[in-house]
Amino acid sequence: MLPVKYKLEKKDGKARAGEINTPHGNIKTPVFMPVGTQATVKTMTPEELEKINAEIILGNTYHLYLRPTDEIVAKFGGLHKFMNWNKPILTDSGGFQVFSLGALRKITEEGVNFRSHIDGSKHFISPEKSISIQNNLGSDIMMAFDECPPGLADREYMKDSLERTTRWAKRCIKANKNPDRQGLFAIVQGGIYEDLRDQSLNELTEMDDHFSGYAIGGLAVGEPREDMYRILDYITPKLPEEKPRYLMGVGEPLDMLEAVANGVDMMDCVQPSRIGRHGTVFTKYGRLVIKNASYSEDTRPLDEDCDCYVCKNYTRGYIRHLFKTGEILGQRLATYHNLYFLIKMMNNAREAILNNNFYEFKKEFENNYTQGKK
Ligand code: PRF
Ligand code: ZN
Repeated sequence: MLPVKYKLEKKDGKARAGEINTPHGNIKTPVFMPVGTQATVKTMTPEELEKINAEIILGNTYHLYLRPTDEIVAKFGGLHKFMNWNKPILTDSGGFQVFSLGALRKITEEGVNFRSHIDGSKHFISPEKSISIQNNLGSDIMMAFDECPPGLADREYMKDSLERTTRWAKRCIKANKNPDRQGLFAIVQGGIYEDLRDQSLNELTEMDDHFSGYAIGGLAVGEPREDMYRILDYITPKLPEEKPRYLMGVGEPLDMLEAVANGVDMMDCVQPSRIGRHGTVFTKYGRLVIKNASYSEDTRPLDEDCDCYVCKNYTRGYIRHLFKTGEILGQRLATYHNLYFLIKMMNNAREAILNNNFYEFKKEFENNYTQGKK
């Protein structure tokens, strides 16, 4: 029996509302997953994450392997105990992070040789090593070790790469020491080529018995937005209906709703917390750069429509002041609001699917968001 299960509750067009069951609890979908790269969602305590209704967070194999090391995390009883988060955790396999190192890495059939971004020391991660690290971390959902080529890599490279990703996925299945406690997700690659996406999906679904879910990788990596939307529309409905579907690394509100419209259930992105720490926040009417002088005497909340702790208690003028003076609280408040905004948006999307009016909800959200009224 697979340790992670999915129950489809309702469809509205291609959009899906459902529930994922994991060893650390259930997740209502569609869901946004805050990223906690280094065993912390930057600036947020687990208690605050619960307050904003985060149901699952991400951890990163690459970063935790380097520091504090997965062996040390294992000594604390795994990542949940180490960071005091008792709800579900998904860990990315390290592939994507290692590939982002560019010149610092070399790919072979066996795995990837790379140098640490911290001290330049040499390391090697293979599918077996990635799974061993994720077994030590004890995440509920592990990602297969894949290769994510740049969005505009040529077709020939994409084909070689996705075939390697299939062979690596097979090795990941074999390497999993906790198949009954940690679910494994496959990652569909193939870039912007529809036939290559089909090939990747077909190869991976041959091992379907071993996968708890499927991710769409290799999007939002430099390809034009039309290509990303075309591939989402093309491949998402073909993923197995009875398993969760995860679009990796997409956290722009309009892209997220487009993904949900095509049947995606899970998404993550560092962007909302990253831009928050730099003073950019989401509002109903689009992004707002809080450092702008025009907000110095603005007594309104960040987003007049938001009912989060930050918007109920603080003004734009105050938060702008915190950013201008470099006060840490500014970063905390902006992160809190941005994560709340996306989690709430996904909950609203879910409600709309259950009520059969997702497409009207999406249209209205887009109209407001692109209007730019601040
Ligand atoms: N593979 C993995 N992690 C990822 C991606 C991928 O393709 C992406 C691409 N958007 C983000 N994170 N393993
Ligand atoms: Zn808010």
